[in-house]
Amino acid sequence: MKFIHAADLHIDSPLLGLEAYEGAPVERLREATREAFGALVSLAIEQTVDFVILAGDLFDGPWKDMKTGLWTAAQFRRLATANGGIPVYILRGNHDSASEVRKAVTWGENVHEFSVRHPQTFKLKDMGVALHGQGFAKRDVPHDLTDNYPQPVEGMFNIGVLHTSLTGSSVHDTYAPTSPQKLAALGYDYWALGHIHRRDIVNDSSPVIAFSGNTQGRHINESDAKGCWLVGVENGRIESMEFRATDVVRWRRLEIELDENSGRAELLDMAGRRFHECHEQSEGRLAAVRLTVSGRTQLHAELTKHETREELLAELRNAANHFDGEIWLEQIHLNTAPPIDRDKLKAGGDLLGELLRDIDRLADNDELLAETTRCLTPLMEKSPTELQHANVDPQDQETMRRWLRQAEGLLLAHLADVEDRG
Ligand SMILES: [Mn+2]
Repeated sequence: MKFIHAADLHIDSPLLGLEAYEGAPVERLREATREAFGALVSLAIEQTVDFVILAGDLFDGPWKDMKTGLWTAAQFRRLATANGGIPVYILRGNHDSASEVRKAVTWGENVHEFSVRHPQTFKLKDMGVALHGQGFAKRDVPHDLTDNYPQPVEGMFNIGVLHTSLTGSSVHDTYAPTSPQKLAALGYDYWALGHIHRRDIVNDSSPVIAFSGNTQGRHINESDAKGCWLVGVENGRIESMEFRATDVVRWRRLEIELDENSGRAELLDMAGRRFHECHEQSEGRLAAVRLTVSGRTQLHAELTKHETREELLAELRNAANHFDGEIWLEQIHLNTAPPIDRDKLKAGGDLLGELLRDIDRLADNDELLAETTRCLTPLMEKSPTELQHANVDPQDQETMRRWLRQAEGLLLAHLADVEDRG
């Protein structure tokens, strides 16, 4: 037996502020939550699953018009006509609670919705499966819905379906708070949870407690692959649990760290390579990319000038456009800093200048260095074998000089950052 556990489809979730972006693929992004559900249905049919569970927030909120319902009904119908009919078990979450989504179309007979008034059990007798669940009546459910969930049905594979934040106290948490301990105590075999958009296996056996995450990321904070769990059960035991991607747009954060000598050509070259990698990993999906460029670099001076900055931003966009509209640069963050001018800092009358002068004095004077090495005597006495094994001899002046320079690099990076911000 195989089933799909998905949640948080947020169909027709509005994409706020996208119109403000020049060249944003608004249409593709707007359709993404629907297309991801379409991909989920296709997966269910291809995999000939026995049933599909949608653990809440199928819809993002009140339907703008009836098209949302009609489109969804058509997807349910694809399941109804495939492989002799694939049943779907849906549960209302906070976004599509009974009080939020009031408009309705009649779903087909393969669609079963859990009651929002009390826990309800659906039994699939020929498969030996019992599904227990209760949906959200209102947007806020401050109490633990599982208080009233029934005992497991003996001799059946029991699945609990719940939309929940899982942790939290009822004082602050209005998303049917409960705990993994509480769920485990009910003695079911699998908990199909919804609400948290990041997929997670909270407990990996007896029972498995899992969030599937959402089926489609909607902004940069919902990055990387999104989809559902494909669960295989044999003889009442979970034999496999695979993540399957359903997203059609993939949000990605790409970071480029420039070094002191990197210039414009190096940046564009690195960006091109990162875009290429990202394109390969997206496997035909649109990649919505936030690029962050950082590092202490000579390029920083150019980037502070409006004109050259604008030109470079355009070049980066141009590099992304090489991929036939499959990469869209959502935002570019230029977080570079000027390279450190050591001589200038050393000449300074501040703490940093004093520190650098001290380090140079120490490094240039064998006697002073030997004196400093004596500070390490306790370390040498405590860990002689370890130091020997690591092939480290603090008595060796070259080793000390190397450590001194490393320490300088670390201190300089931190202190110069503080200065830049100040
Ligand atoms: Mn939710």
